[in-house]
Amino acid sequence: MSNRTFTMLKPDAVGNNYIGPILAKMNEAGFRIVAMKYTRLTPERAGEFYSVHKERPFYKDLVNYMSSGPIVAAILEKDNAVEDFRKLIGATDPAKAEKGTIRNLFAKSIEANAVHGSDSDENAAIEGNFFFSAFERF
Ligand code: IDP
Ligand code: MG
Repeated sequence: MSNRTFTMLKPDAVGNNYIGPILAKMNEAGFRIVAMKYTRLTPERAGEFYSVHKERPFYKDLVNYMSSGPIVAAILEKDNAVEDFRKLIGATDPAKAEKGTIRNLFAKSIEANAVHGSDSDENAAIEGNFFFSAFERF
């Protein structure tokens, strides 16, 4: 069990001015920010980030969407971070996300679903390294 996970606030969340409310939910749930940046993915970088999904029918749209505007990338710390954070964000499809979860509160659609959360300790490390150098985490 690792104590870190990786998240992105996706272009819909940033575009709707939900950065503050979403970060507040994360902090209230006990997650501490150890790295953060406001940035934008090129289509190439978005494609690389989601390369595990490249055979899926939604991949091309997802890459276009994730490079359509700015995002906030962050590494978060808490005991049992990966599992607890997936519970906090809720199901991929906001229509199926439990009440009070971040996707239930802030997401628009299964694609524009407000936030990313790593699905394993291994991927949390890979994804954190995709955005941050050792100097940028605390
Ligand atoms: P997750 O973000 O809950 O882990 P994944 O299955 O890993 O969900 O999918 C990655 C992202 O791809 C989702 O967060 C969502 O933005 C998008 N996505 C997943 N399934 C669909 C779909 O059926 N249609 C459109 N976009 C999807
Ligand atoms: Mg996933």
